[in-house]
Amino acid sequence: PPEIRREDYAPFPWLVPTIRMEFDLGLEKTRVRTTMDVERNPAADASPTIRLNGDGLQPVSLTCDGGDCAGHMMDGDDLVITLEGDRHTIEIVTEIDPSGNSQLMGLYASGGMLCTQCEAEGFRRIAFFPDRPDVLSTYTVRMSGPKAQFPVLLCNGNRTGEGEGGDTHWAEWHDPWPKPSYLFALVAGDLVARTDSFTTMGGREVELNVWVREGDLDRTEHAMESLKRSMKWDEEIFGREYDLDLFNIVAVSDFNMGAMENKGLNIFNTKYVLADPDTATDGDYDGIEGVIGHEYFHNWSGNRITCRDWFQLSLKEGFTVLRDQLFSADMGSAPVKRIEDVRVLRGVQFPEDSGPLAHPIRPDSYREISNFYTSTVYNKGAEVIRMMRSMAGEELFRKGTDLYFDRHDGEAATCEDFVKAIEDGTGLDLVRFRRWYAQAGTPKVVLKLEHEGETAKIRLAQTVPATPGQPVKEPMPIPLKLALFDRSTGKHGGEELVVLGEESAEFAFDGFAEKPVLSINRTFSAPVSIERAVPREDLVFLAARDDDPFARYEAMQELMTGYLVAAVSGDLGENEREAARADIARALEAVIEDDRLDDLMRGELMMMPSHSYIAEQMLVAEPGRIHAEREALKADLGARLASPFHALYDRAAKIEFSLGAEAKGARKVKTLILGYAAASDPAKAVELAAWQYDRADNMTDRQGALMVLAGLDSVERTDKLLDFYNRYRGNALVIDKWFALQASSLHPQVIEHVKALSEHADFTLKNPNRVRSLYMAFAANPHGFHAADGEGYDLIADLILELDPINAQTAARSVPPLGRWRRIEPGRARLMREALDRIAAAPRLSRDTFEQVTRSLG
Ligand code: HT7
Ligand code: ZN
Repeated sequence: PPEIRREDYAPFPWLVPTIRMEFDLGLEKTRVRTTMDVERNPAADASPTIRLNGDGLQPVSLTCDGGDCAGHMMDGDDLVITLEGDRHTIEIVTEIDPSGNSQLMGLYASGGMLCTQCEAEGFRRIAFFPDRPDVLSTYTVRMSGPKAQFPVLLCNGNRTGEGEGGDTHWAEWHDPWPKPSYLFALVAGDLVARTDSFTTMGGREVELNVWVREGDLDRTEHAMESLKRSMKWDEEIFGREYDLDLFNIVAVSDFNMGAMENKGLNIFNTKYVLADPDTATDGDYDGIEGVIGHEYFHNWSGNRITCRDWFQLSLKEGFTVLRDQLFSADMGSAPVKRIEDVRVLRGVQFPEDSGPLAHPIRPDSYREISNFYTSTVYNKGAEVIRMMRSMAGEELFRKGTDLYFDRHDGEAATCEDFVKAIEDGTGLDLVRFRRWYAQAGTPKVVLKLEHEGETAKIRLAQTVPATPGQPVKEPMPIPLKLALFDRSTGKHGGEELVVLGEESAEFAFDGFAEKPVLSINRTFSAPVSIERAVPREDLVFLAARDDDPFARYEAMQELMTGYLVAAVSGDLGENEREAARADIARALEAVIEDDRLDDLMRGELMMMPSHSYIAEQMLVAEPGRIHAEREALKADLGARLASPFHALYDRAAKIEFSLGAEAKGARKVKTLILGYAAASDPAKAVELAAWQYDRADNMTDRQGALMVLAGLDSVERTDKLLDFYNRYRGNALVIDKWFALQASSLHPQVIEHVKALSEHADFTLKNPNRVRSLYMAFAANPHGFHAADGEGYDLIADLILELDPINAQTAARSVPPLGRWRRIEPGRARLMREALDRIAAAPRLSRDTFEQVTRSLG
């Protein structure tokens, strides 16, 4: 497949101001009549032809201005038509089979209903069209189909007509806002809605619907409340008002991603809509609020202002992730949200940035755009904009975003347009900052703290590592929030923001009779890794006293990570091990006993660094040793702190269920304590987990207990897994959890369990949620995935090969774990490569998987 390059962008030679589509809907056969008015684009080079993208389509009929076209031909999947004049009307009929569409792109059938997914290039599987984000059209859509099968007919915009005749009925929809084809959507099915309304700040009354299958209606309240909160928040914080009279959300169970922001008709994975306390965890509730917010916020950052081309994806995704992060922070605990976001960044994006798939947030080339819906584009993209916000301050940043929305409303814009608007609106000089868009790799900042007389000096030096295709990098402005603590008073004289704008710099601070304790990169103000030799006692100090909750968390993480990296590398003697473990235990005990902390935050401070984060600190990782040392530390802490853990568990267990922060925090610490107990005293852990499971009145407690049990051989394990399955049989989202918790377990036979589960009657490769719950959970489980004999790698390679023809996007998303081979010890690295080679050698690989595998092999 050809490589598409950012620098080759050229505007499309034709405009398509209006399009009319008529759908004659059927599960096996849907007929689509597309009528488009096209006119020459004065801003583009003239062309004698118009290229209409298609994917697996054949024109059933084709007319130009009501008659024969001057000429037309198929070029691969595309239809190329010769056009002589400046304006024409083209009408094309296509036929598709939604029930045969297992890729879940374009128009497909899911559980008897029809729905669409057009981003990024799915529209071309429905109709011939210039399927690129810079061609904006006003859509009118008529849908007709059997009334009994599809009682509900939905599309973008507002419904302008409906009618019926015999067994069929029809609806006509009009979307007044010009949009690119990737935002087109329709849904037809037997659905019911939770209906509500929202009055916008301008007084517009908007009808809100959350559409689901009949039995799911009572699990939609949280989604609806999240939507209303999102609408209000976007008005208050970004000044953005909704612009249609109707906002529909539809939940579907077969979906490649989380959700999709189609104009006025968001389509969601059921996972991000359905919740009640019996079936959804606290994490699920938070996820729903975040994703509902994310898709809603796209109405401005993505829909009103869209992307000029797919290289600009971070323009909408990075910005919208930042907006959803700020929203969730405002709705709950801001520090905990920040910590969670950083954990995702470090656990997923940092490894991506240091591996073969590293790319800038604005990539330079791709073969398959679906492969670039990455943590880099989304999460690092959000961090880059967050840095601008930190440097400008909230008020000026708002001026910048207001200017962006005003200046580019109705356009297909670029990342450069965004940065320029922020620059003009805030007065910041972002000339060098633009490098964050162009350069991949996580910058490393080496820090030295010196003290002389009354002055503390901080020396900073940055390097941006080489990444594929980018051997040499230039320094990037790195905004670092810091505070210097007086050791004896435990106070600091105010937080400062320093910007490391060059390769290296020095910052001096006066008034310190004694060497201060440095708290750096507070709130994680820059997405970098900091390398410094910091005394353990300083980390213990910060873990107990830092007034920035993120920095406190960071100190705990650094304490544990520092120890684990040294232990795995064999750098510690027995005495040093003992001293370090004792310090960590002391810091953790202080956390457990600090009554100024709420349990949500306490839980964060109690969490051990993840396997992948520890591995990321090492040039070449030994997964077996990391796992062993991490479990050993967990066991040691569990044993040393058995009594405070016990007291904390007892206190938390007395708090009754509610969705409020206090009860949520209690649930979090309870399950964390079970995890420590599982490592230090498995028999006790089984007993306690079984008790928690039995008395649970909510999914968070029940799933937490079962997760711990799933890793420990016992009768209770078998009993409770069976009980869980029987209790929730038929509830797909909960059965996904049942698969996932077994695939992520620390059980010695996890590979056998995964193999057996892949044969389970409830397992199917056709449903991406199910695939993710078994295989992606397994690939993220280092204990199973990195089995020394390579069986885990083979399992994932086999999955990719079997899944690729069914759902290429989901198959391709399973490749990155195998691509980490360069950073793994040689024995396993060879086995990982062999697994990749085996996939690469397969005939007829999809473009998606081919690109990921060849890049991973490097
Ligand atoms: N903008 C949406 C992206 C998306 C997607 C991309 C490729 C294949 C399937 C997809 N479903 C949704 C989701 C979002 O970021 O809001
Ligand atoms: Zn998005």
